[in-house]
Amino acid sequence: MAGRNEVRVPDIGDFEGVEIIEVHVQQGATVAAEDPLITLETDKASMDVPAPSAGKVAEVKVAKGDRVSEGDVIVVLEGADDGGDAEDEEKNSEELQKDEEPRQEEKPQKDQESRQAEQPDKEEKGGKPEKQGRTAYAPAQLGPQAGAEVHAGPSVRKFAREMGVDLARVNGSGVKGRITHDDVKAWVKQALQGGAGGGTGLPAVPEVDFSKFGPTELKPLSRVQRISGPRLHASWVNLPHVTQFDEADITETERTRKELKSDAEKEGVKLTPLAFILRACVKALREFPQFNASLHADGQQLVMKHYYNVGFAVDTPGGLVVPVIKDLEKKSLFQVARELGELSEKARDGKLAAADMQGGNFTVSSLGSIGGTFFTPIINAPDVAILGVSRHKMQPVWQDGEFVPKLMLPLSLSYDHRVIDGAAAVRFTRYLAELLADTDRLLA
Ligand code: CAO
Repeated sequence: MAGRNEVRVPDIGDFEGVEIIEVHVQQGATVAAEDPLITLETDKASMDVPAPSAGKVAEVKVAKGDRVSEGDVIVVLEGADDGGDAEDEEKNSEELQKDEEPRQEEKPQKDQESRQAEQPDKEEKGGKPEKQGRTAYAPAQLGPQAGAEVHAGPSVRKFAREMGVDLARVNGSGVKGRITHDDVKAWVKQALQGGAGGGTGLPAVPEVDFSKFGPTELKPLSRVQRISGPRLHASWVNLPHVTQFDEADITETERTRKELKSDAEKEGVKLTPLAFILRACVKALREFPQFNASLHADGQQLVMKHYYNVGFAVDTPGGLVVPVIKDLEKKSLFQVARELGELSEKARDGKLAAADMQGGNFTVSSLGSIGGTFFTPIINAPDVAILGVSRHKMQPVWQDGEFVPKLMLPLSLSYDHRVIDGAAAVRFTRYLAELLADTDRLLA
């Protein structure tokens, strides 16, 4: 539909007065849907604001260096349509090249607020992320080097990705330490001189030409995988993980859940075991505050958090995302179950906002609805622990001289051994298991 369309700053989380570090379009330029119009930079992330549709730029309302907030008009597009005819139109600069790179650029966080995952794009049949009119901007979390600051524009990031360069390891020579193409090239040169492993100190995995052995094809990773992969890797290599396994007798709690299910349904709520587990986690976090903490960047102190926000992993077509239920201790069981359902649905529909994924202290990854016994989840750094939950199973348990059938829930708690020692971890999982076995205490 042709017309004049004011393009505004979308939801950028809790940020106000964010600096525009690049304006990619001029008056009179033609843009295709999803072409970047401006790049914003907060202290946590840089992000492109894309054109919602194809059209001609009638007016540019902002300039480099301006500060903007959600809702401010950026440009006016004329002849805006659904973008279908504009795919082949000329781009405005090298920065406008459309590929599957995320619109948000990751920067390691300086504080402890941001979470792991970013909103997934829906997948097209060919494995390419579907273009959406609006992108969710989740400030990114830990980069490969905790505490390191990365300032780089989209094209430099793309170049770095193509070269396999981890930007957290590159020194920026630009303004405010911004990393340039030349910095990336210099780093590559240095790494080549330094030998295999790309300067990471880790031995390189051998590259294999699989086509020698049979037919192959290349399928791009999803956007979420490309963002969460380095963060999972960063957590894996930076945090000394240990996983404690335990089992909870949830016979009584499951019975209660089934009794409450129809009441919940009347209120439009699906009551799954996860709501009970989240409730147990909050009680355990209050009892063991070091599990609700993060290691300070100086490595010498703990940041103790006096709020109880818990994330839960959601499996979506685009990959793993972690929405967060806030102030869980203040919510009833049904409220928690309702939020769980709503956030899971938003996650699967690709509609989570940045704020939905921020501010968590602890994560639960439940694979119970799928199966499995135990697993070793990776901590969602800078959290210090994550609880993995697997499928419950009826088992014979020796009790008072006889075997009694009990519904047992497998728990797998991974923890950062720099902060939590083994004894504390067992006390935590035991406490969780005892709570889950005692429905009155759990729901009190
Ligand atoms: N044991 C047995 N059954 C379980 C269970 C468990 N531990 N947990 C859930 N179930 C059952 C539920 O009771 C429900 O059955 P009913 O409809 O008969 O009650 C069914 O499984 C489906 O539950 P659900 O998936 O709708 O809801 P949930 O609250 O259990 O889980 C969510 C929600 C979002 C956590 C889940 O759908 C999901 O995405 N899990 C995957 C998380 C993941 O990928 N983690 C890995 C991260 S590391 O790569």
